[in-house]
Amino acid sequence: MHNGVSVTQFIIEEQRRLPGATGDFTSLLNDVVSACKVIANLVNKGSLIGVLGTAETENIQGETQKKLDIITNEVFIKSNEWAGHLAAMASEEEDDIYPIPAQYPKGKYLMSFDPLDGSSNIDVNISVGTIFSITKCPEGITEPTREDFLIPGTEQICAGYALYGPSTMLVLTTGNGVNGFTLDRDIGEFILTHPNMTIPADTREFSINTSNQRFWEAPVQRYIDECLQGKEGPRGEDFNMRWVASMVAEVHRILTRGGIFMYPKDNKDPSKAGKLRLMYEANPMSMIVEQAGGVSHTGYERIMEVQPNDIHQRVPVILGSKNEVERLISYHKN
Ligand code: P6P
Repeated sequence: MHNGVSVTQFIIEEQRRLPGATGDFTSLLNDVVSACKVIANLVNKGSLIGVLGTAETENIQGETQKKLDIITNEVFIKSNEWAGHLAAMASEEEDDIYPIPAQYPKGKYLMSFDPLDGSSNIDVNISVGTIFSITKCPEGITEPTREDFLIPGTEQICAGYALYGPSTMLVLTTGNGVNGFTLDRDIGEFILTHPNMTIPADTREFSINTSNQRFWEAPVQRYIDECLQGKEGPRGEDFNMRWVASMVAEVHRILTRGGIFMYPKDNKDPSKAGKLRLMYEANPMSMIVEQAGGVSHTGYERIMEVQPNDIHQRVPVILGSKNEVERLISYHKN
């Protein structure tokens, strides 16, 4: 059951807590929410409106784009470019940053986003999501460059995701805890259903793509091996495993019941520091996880303290239940 608080009302009540808030940020968030509603409808209709399948194009990541990757990227940009809250955007699906077109006013925020994370799942009807991260545009900058986006995750003012699953949910943090909203399609509103989400400190459930096992570094090999030994091994407990190949779905499960998610650096492609992207996957998810009492780390440093060197930079990701992540971090130190 819910007490009927919509995300719009929640954001406005949050804004009242911020001295000197002008409503600019609240209006930006509402534009983001509108984009997620449009994407939820497109994802839900799927084959009925011919949006599934590949677009036969590649993005900057060298990944084959799904039609919905391109469509949802357009939706996010069109929904957020006109209102005068943003100075520029960065997207997984855009090679370079997206400056706000000259015909629109520019604002004081920057937004990085992955319009459809986990899109390899879309054709097989498995949950996918949208991830976004909002930072302040550096003081005095009205025409931000790619370099102006290179702000550590600790300076994010908002992070969130939409999860297009059995329910469509929106999970948000503005630095005051994590709150979850469920889309009521009958009224077209996200309703507060999961106030103050927190991650249990302990877990017996890990998430990793084990097909990469032979490429992992020693600390991850050791950690997973101990989990697989179960009760007879050094952990003295049996573990469960989940791998959805949709980061949004994994993070949401962890926010709901705990867990540890890993996409570690592997030497399958030594030129890559990991698979997941810092600016629009790892950083926003790290803000959410930390605000929910979890830990988010590369194994060597706190993800939100990584100094970005490019908008498409990749990092190793280990996040989730505090005590499990800290155990794996300790293995990296030994
Ligand atoms: P793999 C989706 O493409 C993604 O970026 C994350 O959402 C997900 O956790 C990961 O990649 C899945 O990677 O190698 O298992 O397909």
